Amino acid sequence: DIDREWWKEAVVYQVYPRSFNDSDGDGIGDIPGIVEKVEYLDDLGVDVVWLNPVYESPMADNGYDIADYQSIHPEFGTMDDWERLLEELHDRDMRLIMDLVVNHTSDEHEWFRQSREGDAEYDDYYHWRSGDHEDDVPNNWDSFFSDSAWSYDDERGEYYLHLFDEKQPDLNWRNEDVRDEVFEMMNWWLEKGIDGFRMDVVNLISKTEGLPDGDPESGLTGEDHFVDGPNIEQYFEEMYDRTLDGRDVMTVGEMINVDADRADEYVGEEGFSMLIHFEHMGVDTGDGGKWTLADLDLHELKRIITDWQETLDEDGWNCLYLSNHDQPRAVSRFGDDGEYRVESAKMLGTFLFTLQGTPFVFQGQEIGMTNADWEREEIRDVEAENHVEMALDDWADSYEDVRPQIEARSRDNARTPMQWTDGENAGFSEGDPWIKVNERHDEINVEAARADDESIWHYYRELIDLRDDRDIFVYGDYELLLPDHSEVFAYRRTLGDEELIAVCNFFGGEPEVDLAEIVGDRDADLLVSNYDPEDAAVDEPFALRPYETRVYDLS
Ligand code: TEU
Repeated sequence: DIDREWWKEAVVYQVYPRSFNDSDGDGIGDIPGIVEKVEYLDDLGVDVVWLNPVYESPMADNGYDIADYQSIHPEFGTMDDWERLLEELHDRDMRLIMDLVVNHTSDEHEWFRQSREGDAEYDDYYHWRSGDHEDDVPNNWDSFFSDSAWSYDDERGEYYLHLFDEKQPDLNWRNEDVRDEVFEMMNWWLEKGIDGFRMDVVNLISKTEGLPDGDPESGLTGEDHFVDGPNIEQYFEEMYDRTLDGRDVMTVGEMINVDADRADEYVGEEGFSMLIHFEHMGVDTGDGGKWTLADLDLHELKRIITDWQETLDEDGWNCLYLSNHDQPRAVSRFGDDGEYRVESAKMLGTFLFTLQGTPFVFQGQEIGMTNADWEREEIRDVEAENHVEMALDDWADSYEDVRPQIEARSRDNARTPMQWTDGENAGFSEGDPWIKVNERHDEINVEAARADDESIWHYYRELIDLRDDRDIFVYGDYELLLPDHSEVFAYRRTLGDEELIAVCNFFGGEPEVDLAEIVGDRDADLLVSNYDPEDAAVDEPFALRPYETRVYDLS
């Protein structure tokens, strides 16, 4: 009685096109460059490609500021190139999901241009409010990327709302015409044959009527009025009825501040396939959010993962990720990118692939790419740049005070070019890359990884194969084991008579683990490990090596 879906069994690979492969030497990755690497993706064994935005855009936020939803930005190629990509993927039984960014557009979108001019038809497409002068903002809402969520537009003589950068004005979803336009555009893409959408910050689209002040004590002021806003369910239902109903597609909602209980309402039949949430991205931050650095709290990670695994077990489904284009590199953040880079990257991979849900691999994760060093002038990301500017205004004497935050947390860490070879520009481009190449490409690159049987790359391949072969990896129930262990994350998966036990040492010590009672007198075969199994017996307590992981098969 397994409730099968292709997107539950799939492994998703996220391509950040700007940094993946540059075919024409302009220093910017492009769609023909992705086409050249489709074979590579097939070799790795992934099933779905999630493509970050490739639409016409002034690139204030690398394409999350869309100027035309039904076009391809010339830097990335043409619509013909895009169609070729879809065809090449489909020919190999891979699928393609596109990024849908409909909380906001670019301020260079035709709708905003018309709206700013006060054109009657577009007057109400965005959130405009009057105000006399620059300091008199309409309410106290914060932006994710800057101070106030309001900017003054000289042309219209009014303020407009932007929850992200000032070049990303928020669409007014109360306006039915806006919804019509969005649904029409979605259908246009679906009819081209795509296999689904990843929906950017989709639980922000509904705002409280009248846009009242938010609670100044909350994490981001105003969130009580724009996260899961009053009409959100209605909008999602409409979206489903008018675009997704009857189509066999995968929908991944990226949602801010969503917890597992809330997610359970959004996911399932007539809902989203799964959600990208942020709870586990907070296990190494302090109260001040992403820029406050703290050690990994393993108990908190266990609590969050277990909550999501258990809550979505029946009717829901989990999206599993440890990195993406908005997060620093997982191995630098949750593992050890020095001495134990290979071991810890494999441990994190094992963790990702042995939970219940659909694993998402971000480009470069399969070779253990790491964070980089950042001089101020090397920063490319608007979020990081705004953070540095605000820090210099507020509390920092110089960039050196902010540097540790940028190096640990900047999104640019994820956006350095994919490392294909140890050659010039890591084989990414024959021109000058738009963002610096990580110095470590001489050691960390695809060519070297594929030539080494013991590499992270080959280990990922094996994990993908195992998951393809055995339902238990995909559908098995999850149960937390050794809940109080402070260094080891252990759990059990069960499906019918089959049982797996996974142990993951999240740190560089040699903690003792005792599975004797859990295993009893059953046979425990070591199925996966990132170390040579000197002695895999579990009848006695044993010590794990740094970042060691083991998956036992008790079936
Ligand atoms: O991200 C949403 C989001 O909340 C992030 O901005 C997050 O707060 C931040 O990246 C953490 O560092 C989505 C996209 O994934 C992101 O790339 C866009 O910048 C953002 O929406 C706006 O469209």
